[in-house]
Amino acid sequence: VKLAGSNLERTFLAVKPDGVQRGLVGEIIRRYEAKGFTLVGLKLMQVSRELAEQHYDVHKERPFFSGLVDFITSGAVVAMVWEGDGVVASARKIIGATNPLTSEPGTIRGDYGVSIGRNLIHGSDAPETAQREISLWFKDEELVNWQPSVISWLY
Ligand code: FUP
Repeated sequence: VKLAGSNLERTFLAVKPDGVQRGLVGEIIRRYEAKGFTLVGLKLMQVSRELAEQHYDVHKERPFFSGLVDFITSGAVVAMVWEGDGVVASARKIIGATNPLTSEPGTIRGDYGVSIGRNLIHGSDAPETAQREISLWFKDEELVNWQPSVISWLY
């Protein structure tokens, strides 16, 4: 039996400006809460160009880079850190594939999106990326260390 806490990870998720504008913040948070992950960081932000460029640094040579930076800085973003067993990969599964047209129904992008450039939410793609993104977007004191008191036996 694999007990809760045996592969405790944190991941960075961000509801992009299209998700905020469409009123999907609550729905997105609901999915991760209902799944059983723990919210340990949350803030509504106007993203600076500098932060956007650092966040998407791996894509800086790609043709869509400047459009991506324009978009992520165009409106309010909800930045979050979620904690839980295997949360990095699981959160990506809940998000769905990059292109919402091919994301499976039941995923966030599959249920609510149609455009790759307006795909509602970002999620870290690996534990190392998650660590980099969490420290880029959050100060240590903005993260809250807490656990549901029943975590050792509630599934
Ligand atoms: P994902 O990890 O699923 O968010 O996707 P990527 O890291 O590959 O891409 C980051 C963002 O770049 C996507 F959310 C949308 C944007 N993008 C495009 O606009 N066009 C592309 O062809 C690929 C990505």
